[in-house]
Amino acid sequence: MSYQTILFSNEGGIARITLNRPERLNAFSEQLHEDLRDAIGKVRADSAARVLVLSGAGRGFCAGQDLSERKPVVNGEPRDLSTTLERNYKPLILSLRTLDLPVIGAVNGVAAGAGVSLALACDIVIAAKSASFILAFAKLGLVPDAGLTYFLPRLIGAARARAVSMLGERISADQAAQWGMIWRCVEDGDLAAETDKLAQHFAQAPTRGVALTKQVIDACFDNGLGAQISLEAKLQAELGRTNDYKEGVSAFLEKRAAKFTGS
Ligand code: T3D
Repeated sequence: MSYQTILFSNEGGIARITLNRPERLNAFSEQLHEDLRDAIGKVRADSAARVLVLSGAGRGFCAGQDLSERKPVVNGEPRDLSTTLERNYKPLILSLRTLDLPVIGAVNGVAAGAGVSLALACDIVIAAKSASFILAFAKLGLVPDAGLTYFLPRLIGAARARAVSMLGERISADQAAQWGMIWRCVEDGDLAAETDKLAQHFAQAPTRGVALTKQVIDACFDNGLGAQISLEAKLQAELGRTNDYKEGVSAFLEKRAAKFTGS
């Protein structure tokens, strides 16, 4: 299946989506949203997929909303910016957070505006040293959106989140890693290999266990301690019935490497 604005492949348990509008630093157009919706839907429906890798073609990761589709006045009326946030961005971000697979964000270049939201909606973010993150909303007189005000204070704390949101200054990949905003920053030349290593790892991991780990960590921000321990117990009950758990225990006792099937 080929798309106008993304590259998509799905083989050997590894699904890959590469935003492919390099001339606009992979900014979000209506078509890009449509293509992403379709491809992520396909990954969700494929029981053989065990990890999703998101990246960008060319020198950018994603420059946020395509501003050439944003004339501020439409038919004499100010544009209602809530429309696309509800119709496009909210389902996109939620589809990544609720996908029962690990999502790796390989940030190859600049991420700006909702491009930062897209990166932070991934489970594990690895960025090239030359990549950067810009909360460009400040320069347009907007609030950070597409989930950024949810992710950012949780990742880097309210003080830093306030400053970077209000100033819109460029955050280097190194700084983002030091702040805990992303998992790792690697040399530019190592990004593809490091991303592949991670993807290969997850393609052979106990996929259900990884999916429920994603769920339980997300839930901790809304739960009290008791509720969180009960949720862990509930999810553990489910995982105790998986083939991968049986295999993990057998492999340990037999002193051999486990062969997980994702079942
Ligand atoms: O509207 C709604 O639905 C609400 C939702 C809003 C969500 C948002 O994301 S709002 C924020 C939108 N994004 C931005 O404001 C970022 C705009 N871009 C930039 O500030 C800069 O391009 C960067 C800092 C990201 C990179 O700068 P630089 O110097 O490396 O590259 P450049 O020369 O500015 O960009 C290269 C080309 O990409 C250029 O086109 P050209 O001149 O070569 O034909 C530039 O216009 C284009 N481009 C970059 N970002 C966008 C874009 N075109 C359209 N929309 C963009 N967002």
